[in-house]
Amino acid sequence: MNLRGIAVAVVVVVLIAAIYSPGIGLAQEELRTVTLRAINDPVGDDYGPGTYKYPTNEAFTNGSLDLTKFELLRYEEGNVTKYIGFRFTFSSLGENYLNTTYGWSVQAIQVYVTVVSGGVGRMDTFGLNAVVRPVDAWQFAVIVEPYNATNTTSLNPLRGPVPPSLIFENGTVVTANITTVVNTTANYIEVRIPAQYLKNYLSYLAAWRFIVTVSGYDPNSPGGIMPVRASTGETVIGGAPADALNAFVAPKIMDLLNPENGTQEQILGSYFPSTGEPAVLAAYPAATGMDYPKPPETVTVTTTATYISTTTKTITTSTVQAVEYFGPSTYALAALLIVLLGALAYVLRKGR
Ligand SMILES: [Ca+2]
Repeated sequence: MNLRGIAVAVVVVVLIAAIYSPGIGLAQEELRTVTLRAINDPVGDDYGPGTYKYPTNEAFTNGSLDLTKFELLRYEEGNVTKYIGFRFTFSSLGENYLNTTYGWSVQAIQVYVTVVSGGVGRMDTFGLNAVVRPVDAWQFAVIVEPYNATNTTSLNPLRGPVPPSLIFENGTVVTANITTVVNTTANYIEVRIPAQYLKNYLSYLAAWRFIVTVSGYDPNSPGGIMPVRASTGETVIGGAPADALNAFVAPKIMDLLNPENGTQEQILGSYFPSTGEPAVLAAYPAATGMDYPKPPETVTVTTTATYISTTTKTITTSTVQAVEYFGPSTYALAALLIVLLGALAYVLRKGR
């Protein structure tokens, strides 16, 4: 090979290396962020069904359990979706008093995603003391807790805290390559999930519906979810109604995603102490044609109205039936009377 040939060969090799080497930058693009959904939540509704109070631990600063916005993000490289992001913005982030490597300590966030409305899915939650209604049965859940797990082979989100996880309806728990980001200026926590895990669901992205819950994080409680009682404590949320506590149905949720004022209170108060049925959570956006679950008082009024209406119908029907039933008997009675009168007249005439 002459010098010219060597020069051409070197140029070709350098070009190929440039194209395929991410370090040189010809092939790799920056990840592009697309906001697929942004849902605001009311400010100042960090009180569960309406009465809950913050724990006395000062790391739980005012508004640190107050979700103000939820965003669904897509990270793209070229035309390829690399990650799906779930971003949670709060009024404040609180203090990282446990010094977790994640950068936060006070929030335990759960997301239940309905990909197929009314389809096959799960209606349980991970330690929230609440259930999900059938039309919102979930296909996968995302748990966002700042737990520094060393053993991730036997994770059980119902027993102890878990690191940021993706949980499928069949119970499979995935933690590998799921990352979190904390932004202390914009007050958000974000979890990024490799899109390959969700590849079966990505074509339905526009139809996904969400239950997003915010609870206090407590590494020593089942599921990492802070308990809820009548009085506050260092790591205890207070202010739960006595009837709910006595029936073990007080939901362990401080804030629930729903942009409509008053709906969170309605949904989180939809438990029945008399029967021990827990609150029924509903996804947002709402399922078409469905009202949100309501507390028992409203249901009682509806039941009474139905009862009166049914009674009125019964009376009307009975009256009609009575006329029809006794009609022939009236004629029979009249005929019997005529026969008796005839017989009496015959006896009287004969006796004369
Ligand atoms: Ca809120």
